[in-house]
Amino acid sequence: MKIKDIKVIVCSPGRNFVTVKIITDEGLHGVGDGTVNGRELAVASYLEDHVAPCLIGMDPMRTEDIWQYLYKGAYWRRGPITMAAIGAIDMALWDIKAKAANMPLYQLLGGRSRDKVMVYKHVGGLDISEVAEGVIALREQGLDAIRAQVAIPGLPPIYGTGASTDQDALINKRVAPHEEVWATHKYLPLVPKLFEKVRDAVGWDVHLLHDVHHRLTPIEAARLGKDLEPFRLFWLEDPIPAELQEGFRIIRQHTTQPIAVGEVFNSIYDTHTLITEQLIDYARVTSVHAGGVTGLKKIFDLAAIYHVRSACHGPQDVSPIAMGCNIHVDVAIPNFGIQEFSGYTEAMHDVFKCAWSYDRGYLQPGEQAGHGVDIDEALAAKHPYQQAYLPIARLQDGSMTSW
Ligand code: CS2
Ligand code: MG
Repeated sequence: MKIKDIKVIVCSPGRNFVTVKIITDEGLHGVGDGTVNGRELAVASYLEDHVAPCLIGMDPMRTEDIWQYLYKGAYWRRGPITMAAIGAIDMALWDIKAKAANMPLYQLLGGRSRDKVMVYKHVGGLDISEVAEGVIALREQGLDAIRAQVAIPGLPPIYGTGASTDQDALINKRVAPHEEVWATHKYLPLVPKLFEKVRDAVGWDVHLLHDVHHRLTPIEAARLGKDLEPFRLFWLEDPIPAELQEGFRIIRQHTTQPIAVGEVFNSIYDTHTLITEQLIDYARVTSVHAGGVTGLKKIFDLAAIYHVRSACHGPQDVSPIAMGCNIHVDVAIPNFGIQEFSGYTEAMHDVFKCAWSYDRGYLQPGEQAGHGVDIDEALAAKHPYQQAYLPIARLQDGSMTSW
C-alpha cells in the first residue's frame, strides 16, 4: 500500500479545525486532527507545504518510521506546530492501519483494559451558589467527575473562571485577542470557599477538579494546594506555567493535593522531569498536540512506570477526530486516569461523523474499524476558516501575565 494523496482541510463549524486526509492507492483513507487553537493556518501550511509532498509514495503502515521521519528528519524538533502536524499525520496513518486490519484502533494498542472511559465536564458560574447548582445538575446527568470554576468578585469575567463559557471566550471574532485582567490575591482565598460549598452541596462520592490555568507562582500554588486539602480534590490542574518543570518540586514539598499538568505540552521531553521525579499525578497531553497516537503512547508508557495516570486534554478545540483517538488510547492503556470532555455542537457533529459515543459521564470508542471518525468534506467547505484568538491576560497594573 502507498500514500497517493494528502489533503489539508481547514473548516470552522463554530470554531476552527485543521484536518488532514491521507488517501492510499488501495482506496483506504484515514483522517487526523492538526488543530492548534489560534494558530491553525500555521499547521495547515506546515502540513501542505512541508509534510504532504515528502510522504507521497510512502508505505502508510510504517507509522513509527514516518513519525521518526517527521520528528528527526525536520532537524527542528518539537514545538506545538510541528507536533500537531506530526499528530495529524500519525492519527490518519493509525486510522488506515486499523481499517486495513478491520479492527477498531484500540485492538492494535493492546485491546481493552476497561469497559468504559470516565470523563469530567466543566461547571462555572458568576457566584459560588450558581456553581454548586451546576455541579448538582451535572451529577444528576450521571457525571462522576466535575470541574468547578467561579468568577472572581471585583474582576471582569475572565476565561475559565466560569462567568463566560470557554466556547464563548474562545470564539472571538476580533482580529486582536480579547484582553482580560487577573489578580491572584482575589482568587486565592475564593477557591477553598468554592469547594467547601460544593462539597456541602454534593457530598464526597464525586470527583471534584479545579483548573488554575497556569496563573500562580510555585509558592502560591503550594498555598492553594494546602488550603484545598480538606476538600479532597481529584486534582488541581496547571497550577503554574509548565515550562519550568522544576517549579513543581516546590508545590510537591508542601501539599498532598494531586496535580495535573500537560495540556500545552507537545513531547515527552516536556514531561519527563515531572514524570520521573513523580512531581505530578496526571499527564494531560492529548493526541493532537503530543504527536498523535504514537506520541501519546510514548508519554503514557513512561508515566505508567512512575504511577502517573493519563488525563487527555479534551476541550472543544481538540477536534472530534483527536477525541476519538484519545478514547481508543484511554480504553487500552493500563494507567488511564480520566478524560476531559466538553462535547461538541450539532454543527460540529454534522461535519465530523463519530463512531465514539457519550452516555451519562462515560465514553465508548465504538467498534468501527479505524479510529471511527471521518470528515464530510462537502459540509466542511461550507464553514470556511474564521480568524479567532484566545484572550490574553494582564495584571491590574497593565503588565502581561500567564494564563
Ligand atoms: C482548558 C482549555 O480544557 C482545559 O482545561 O485549559 O480550555 C484550554 O484553555 C484551551 O484548550 C486552549 O485552547
Ligand atoms: Mg486546563
